[in-house]
Amino acid sequence: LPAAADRYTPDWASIDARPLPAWYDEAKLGIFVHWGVFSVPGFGKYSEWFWWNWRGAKGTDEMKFMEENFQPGFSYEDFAPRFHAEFFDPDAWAEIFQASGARYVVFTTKHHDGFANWPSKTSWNWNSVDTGPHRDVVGEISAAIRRKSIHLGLYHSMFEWFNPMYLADKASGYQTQDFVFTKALPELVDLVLKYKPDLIWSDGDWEAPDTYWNSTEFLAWLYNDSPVKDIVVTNDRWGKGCYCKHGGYYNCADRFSPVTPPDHKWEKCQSIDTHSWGYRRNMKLDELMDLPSIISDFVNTVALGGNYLLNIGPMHDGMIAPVFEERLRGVGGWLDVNGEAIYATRPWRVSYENGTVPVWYTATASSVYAILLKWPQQNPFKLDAPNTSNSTNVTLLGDPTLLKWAPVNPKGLTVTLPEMPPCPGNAWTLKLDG
Ligand code: FUL
Repeated sequence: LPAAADRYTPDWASIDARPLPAWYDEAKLGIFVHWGVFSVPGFGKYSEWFWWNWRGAKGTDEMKFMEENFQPGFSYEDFAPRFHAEFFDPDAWAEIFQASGARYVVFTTKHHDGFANWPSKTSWNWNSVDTGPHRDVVGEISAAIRRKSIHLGLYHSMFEWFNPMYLADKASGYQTQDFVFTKALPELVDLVLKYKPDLIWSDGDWEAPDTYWNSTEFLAWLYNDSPVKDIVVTNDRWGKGCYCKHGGYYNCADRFSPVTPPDHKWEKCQSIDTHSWGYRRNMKLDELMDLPSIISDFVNTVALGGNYLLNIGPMHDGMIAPVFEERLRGVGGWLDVNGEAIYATRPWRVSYENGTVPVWYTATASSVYAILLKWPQQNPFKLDAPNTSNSTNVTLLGDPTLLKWAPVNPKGLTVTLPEMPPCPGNAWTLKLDG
């Protein structure tokens, strides 16, 4: 890693040379939370895009839904007072996040509808203290997850679909920057000073170039002079053309799924509800990822050097649907046994082999981990990739018994597995030492 510079200058060469704070790569799992006024209708393709799909597009299900269920004249703003959050218990959320084994949480402070989940002075009457819950949602979540020693990530959408100031800048071909200087940047600075996040997940940038957003100026301030300069991690959504190119780590497209390890730290964000990031009241069970597919996707991501940001959308009343809770606790249960093969690991020489069952590899300085996505039917079980020596020890995580193994020429080994897996679950880890 390059050494940290004394001062960063507001250009990508300098900003991109900043070493990534180590905690982020070690964390591997984050929970993404999409919550806001859009959780009230809780409907449509991408429920967090409800307002746009209702007003900004034509012939959509969202338009039909409003025509059939609401009085004419009912506006998106009218949903805000119904964002009661009467069951919102940030400590209960934090307990679930902790039980998932996640080391960071990324929360939507403001999505593209512009509704601020904190008392933003630049979002008068369109924030969670003036209306809706009448609570500083970001503040309460921040405090609760910190009490569990989980890192705090704040999602922030730069653009707002229908903000007149943004639309005026857009109409000028982004020659004027009134929205940036009076809204987007002051908001980001306010969030940093108030909540001192460990991570900023920028979004809603793609319509305009980074020079419009003044992204490098903001990042230079963040890294040089803000109260979080040593620890904060940022993603790559800082303007058109930045994806997979600039910023702390790469998200690239949503659900980014490379097939070989990229040479830069990256993150895959993925929603349990494969149809939406925000809560949909009309979601069906078969549209949700089940636990085995979550674990397989997570392991695949980590083996290729990525972090996994697993999304849930809480309901407007503050409840996390039991089905999402069950998935998160399931991931945590798996990590209780297999976390050693995940946290603070790095990609290995070989990422994947598909013999009788699919296997992903990870490694630390002293061990190689082979994560089996199915319990093999054939015993002994063969792995092709590892080099072994006489002193190699092979165990299954969750069971200290040394397993019998034999070398295969020129590489690889066959391992005699126990009759039964060491624990119930969806994937099992062979640990090779020495
Ligand atoms: C996208 C947004 O438009 C989606 O609504 C969602 O927040 C996803 C994670 O990022 O850019």
